[in-house]
Amino acid sequence: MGIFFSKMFSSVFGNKEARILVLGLDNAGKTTILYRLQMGEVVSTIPTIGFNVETVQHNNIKFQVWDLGGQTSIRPYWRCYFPNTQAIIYVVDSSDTDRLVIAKDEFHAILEEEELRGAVVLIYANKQDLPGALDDAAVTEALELHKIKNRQWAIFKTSAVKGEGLFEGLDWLSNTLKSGGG
Ligand SMILES: Nc1nc2c(ncn2[C@@H]2O[C@H](COP(=O)(O)OP(=O)(O)O)[C@@H](O)[C@H]2O)c(=O)[nH]1
Ligand SMILES: [Mg+2]
Repeated sequence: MGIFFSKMFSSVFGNKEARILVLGLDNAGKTTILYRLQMGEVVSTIPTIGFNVETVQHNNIKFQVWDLGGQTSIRPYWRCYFPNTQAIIYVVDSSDTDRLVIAKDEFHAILEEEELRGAVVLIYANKQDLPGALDDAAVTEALELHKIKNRQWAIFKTSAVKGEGLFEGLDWLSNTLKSGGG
């Protein structure tokens, strides 16, 4: 994947520093995806304020991952990670129907952040291998994706454990960023 990834994204950002945030509720599959993509060494840090951020640096592109939901007191500190964010990859556990409303609320709150206004959004409807997982159309509805305005987005069905759908999503992302989307 390392080489595949380099080819796909090298022409997108040039030498510009870029950030891609991978967000979602805990247990959505974010960390699994990060390792699946094998872009490089995953470095886990806990800033003093107390939320865990996983970082993978691939050339000039920084992928940063943390869990949404929970403690509201730490949220203002998330903003340290917002500047220069070109894309958000939002990961949903499609089988966790009980928490889809929370996933939706967290998602729309993130989209309202001023510094993330220009970011393209890729949604992974993850855990498609599990029985009872909602498909992409049902996740689209549950997340109220039709409410997204002035921003390019796409949803892909994925199974991080099987490695399905991840590259298709990234392919869309790189093409969209290449054509100046956002
Ligand atoms: N069946 C299934 N399990 C998954 C998938 N992706 C992640 N998991 C499992 O879900 C749990 C949480 O995954 P993790 O990557 O730690 O979620 P995170 O909290 O979002 O980082 C782990 O036990 C993973 O093995 C998937 O596509 N299918
Ligand atoms: Mg994790």
